[in-house]
Amino acid sequence: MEEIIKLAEDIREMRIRGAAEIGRAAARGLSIAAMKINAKNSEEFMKELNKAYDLLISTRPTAVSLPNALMYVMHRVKKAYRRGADVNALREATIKAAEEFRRTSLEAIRRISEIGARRIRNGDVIMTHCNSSVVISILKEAKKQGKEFQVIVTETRPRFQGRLTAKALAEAEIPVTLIIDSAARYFMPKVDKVLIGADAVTANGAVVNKIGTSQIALAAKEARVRVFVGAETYKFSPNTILGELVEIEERPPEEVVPKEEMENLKGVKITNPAFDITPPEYIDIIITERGIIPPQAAVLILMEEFGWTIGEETTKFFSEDE
Ligand code: RUB
Repeated sequence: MEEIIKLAEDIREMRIRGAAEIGRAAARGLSIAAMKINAKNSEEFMKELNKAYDLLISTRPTAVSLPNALMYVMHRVKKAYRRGADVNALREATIKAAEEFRRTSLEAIRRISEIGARRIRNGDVIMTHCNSSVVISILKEAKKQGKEFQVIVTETRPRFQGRLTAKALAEAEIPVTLIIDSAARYFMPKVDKVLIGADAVTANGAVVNKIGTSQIALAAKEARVRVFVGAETYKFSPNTILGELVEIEERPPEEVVPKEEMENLKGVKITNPAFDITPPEYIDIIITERGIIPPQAAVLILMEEFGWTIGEETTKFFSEDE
């Protein structure tokens, strides 16, 4: 389990980060566990695999891609178990499902890039926040298509993921300007579109993304700038259809004020929520691999993709293709 503990630590400490990457890493974790499990029988295999699942699911609470990826794999393995599969067959089923999730994820991002790039026009000024692989992929695709545009990136305190985005765009030869988070409203009148990623999309079309996203969306609405979200359907939260809330991760205060400086701030409470919620009224469209939807249609994606009907769970997303 050492490798899984290390992987879980990498996710928790954000060496692996970004919702899509977290989901793929979690699926990979189950696959690694399956390869290493030394079980006498299938019951023991399932017990050990569940341990890896518990460890991985506890790493970060907000990105819904994490539980969705884990459940995607576990559902298929459990199905094989119920059919009486032996240890080797269970091992194979886990590895196969994890690889399938990885492919599904990469294909979804490729599709979103194609669809999203069509929305970018020559001369556009696009603002983004944090570091979304989906957003970068859309922008790179637009650049590939010969479109000329520029991007404003907020630095995204306290972890400065905006720098990663700025670096990736500069490397792709896309003109990019890095600004401090609090300058977002100052620059908004110059912006044509805001383009962001998502950690979770709720049944009512609210988008959970890096802290500060909702302020940017508010400034965009004021300036009549359109807000686009790029999100694969495995970031849609099935539990929110039943009224559950997406938990907002609280990160250590040391990310805001380094430990050595805390002494100068005696008596000061520091709180560090990592994500916020942008209500659907502040979002124009969500670009998914299945097409563009208004945020209000999120519930339809959940019902179709996850096979939900009111009062009944049919888990299409989690069921094996036969
Ligand atoms: C990353 C973040 C990203 C989304 C989408 O937060 O908020 O915008 O996860 O990313 P953190 P992607 O750095 O705390 O993980 O499009 O790559 O899934």
